[in-house]
Amino acid sequence: MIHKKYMQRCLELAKNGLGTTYPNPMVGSVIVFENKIIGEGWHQKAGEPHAEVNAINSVKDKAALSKSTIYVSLEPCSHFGKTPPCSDLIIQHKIPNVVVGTVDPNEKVAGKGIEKLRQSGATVTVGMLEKKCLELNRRFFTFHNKKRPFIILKWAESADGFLSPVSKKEQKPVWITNPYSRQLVHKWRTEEQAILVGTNTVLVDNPQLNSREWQGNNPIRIVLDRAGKISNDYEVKNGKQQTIFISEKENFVAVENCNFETIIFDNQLAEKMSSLLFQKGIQSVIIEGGLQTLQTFIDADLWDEARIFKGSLLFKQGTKAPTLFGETVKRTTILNDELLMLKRYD
Ligand code: AOF
Ligand code: ZN
Repeated sequence: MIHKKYMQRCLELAKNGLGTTYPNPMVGSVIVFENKIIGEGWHQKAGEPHAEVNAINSVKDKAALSKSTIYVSLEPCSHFGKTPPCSDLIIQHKIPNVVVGTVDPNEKVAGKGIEKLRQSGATVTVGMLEKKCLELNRRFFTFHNKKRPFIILKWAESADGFLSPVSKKEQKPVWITNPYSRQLVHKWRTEEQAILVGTNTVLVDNPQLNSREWQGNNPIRIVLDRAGKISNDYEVKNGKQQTIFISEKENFVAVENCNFETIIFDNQLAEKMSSLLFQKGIQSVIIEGGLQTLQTFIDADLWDEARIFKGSLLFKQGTKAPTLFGETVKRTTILNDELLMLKRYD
């Protein structure tokens, strides 16, 4: 008997890996014997055991495995990567029933795990809670299927829709959101593999682009610096985090933890950036400004989600925030800030 609730449990377990599994997906697994969960596991970190391995290891009575069903939110792998194939382990333990959330898009697997299991005589059911499984690993699926990172746009605007009370030229740092919203942004930074900003944001705000207000990984910093204007005095060059500078210039001085990439900044910038990040194995990026950078990706229609804070202040004039064609999936408040989460319209 197949129960959706067990796959839902796999999804909940998988979510424990949010932000720590890159470049691997989040995966959860449960093992059910006589209608009871006898083992559970999730993938915690690339290089460490996969979900199925942790679930099998957690089972005390290994003899029960040959009469059990294993649920896993992603197809068990078939390849030798940093770890051996999970499908082999399932076969080795003679688990007769396998319920899979969705096929693994990684071309090293892509159906071969399911095939191997079926050939061994196991009954494999594919597609349970599939939409939820795809949504959970939207970053991983976008990366493998679209050959680009999952792109999140983030900005804060005044109640009347301005990013700043002054024009682009005379900018200085202004805080639109409250400290709780700012802390949430730091949490988000732990969830994405990279964070991207344009030159102006660095020159005006001198941001650190880390996750200091939340426990978790710091994202890789990606900084657009077309003309090489960002000197070594800026925080983005503090060497405390892996940072990639994208420029048209090649004469950069070596700085600890910094890499430099050269591209020509033309009207294909967003497309070029997304393929460069793909080549670097970056599965997700949160773009935190400024206007020009956000607009570049919006104009190229290269974004997947947007997270927009609306503060309570009225600026009446200044730099207008971008307009997006998206579907609001969540609208909430954080004290007196409003938070809008959008999905790209498609
Ligand atoms: C699974 N269960 O929990 C995960 C899977 O380098 P490796 O050995 O860690 O393999 C990484 C690939 O394995 C990853 O790209 C994805 O295709 C699959 N991830 N598979 O059976 C898991 N995390
Ligand atoms: Zn595996």
